[in-house]
Amino acid sequence: MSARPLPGPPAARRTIVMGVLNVTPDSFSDGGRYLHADAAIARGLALAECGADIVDVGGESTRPGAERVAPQEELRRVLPVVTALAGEGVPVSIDTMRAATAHAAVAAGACLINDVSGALADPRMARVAADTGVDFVATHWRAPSSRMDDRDHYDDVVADVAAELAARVDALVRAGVRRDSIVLDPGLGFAKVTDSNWPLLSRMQEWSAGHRVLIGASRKRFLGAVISRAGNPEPGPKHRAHATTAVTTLAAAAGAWGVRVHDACAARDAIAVVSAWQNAAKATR
Ligand code: PMM
Repeated sequence: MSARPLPGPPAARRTIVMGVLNVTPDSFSDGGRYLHADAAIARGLALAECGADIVDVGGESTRPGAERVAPQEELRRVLPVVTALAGEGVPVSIDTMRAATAHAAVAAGACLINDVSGALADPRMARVAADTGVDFVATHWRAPSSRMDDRDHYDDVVADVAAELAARVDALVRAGVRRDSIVLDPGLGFAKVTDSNWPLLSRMQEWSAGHRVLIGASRKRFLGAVISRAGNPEPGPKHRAHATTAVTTLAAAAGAWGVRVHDACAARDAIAVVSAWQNAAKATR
């Protein structure tokens, strides 16, 4: 019997939706909800059903202050979930800073490696990205979560992030990664004070250097700060849903390749609105 073909990365006719699936006890928004494989698999299928083009499976929280999880535990959490979802035909990405986890997940069917450290945390990651040949998300990152809040100073946040991401691209390409397989992500909330995130969103073209862009704003602290500043109640991550959808809309309109979100249905609908708006604008030209 021939092996079932593994699902590939989604085609990008419009901004794609990456659904967040944290198989962790302590992620800032959904920690503990999908720690058991059955619950995680059901959640992954539900995300795909309501519009996620790819489901991003992670087994280690990267919330500010988080400590690293043991490699074996990370693998134990993610592997059955990646295997089951890929087996169901759902495109899956693996959210990990560890080369061994990325390698095992791709062997189990993941079609994209999402490394929030941009291959800085594990010196073997670039080689795994090159050898597997799958798409690779390189996120702007400066230090592990337990220390990232000490590294949030920038002379000029857009120029500094652009230079640091360009250095990651160079290192990846030197290791054999195809330039066009690299997606860049500004790392919203990673070593960034609230006001550092907005210029990175509004000036995407200045740091992306022609690469595809992934935006991970979903439910993050800087959205809570904006809601509070506007004088509205902000009781926590789940109440940042509307602000998240606003970022999705603006990011899609600005040409982002993908958005990484907890609420796939809202993102799918927002992106459909952007496409309808842009198609109508093209038709009248
Ligand atoms: N943020 C988180 C985890 N993984 N991956 C990418 N590419 N970009 C991000 O901004 C990002 C990420 C943080 O938290 P969550 O998984 O709890 O949303």
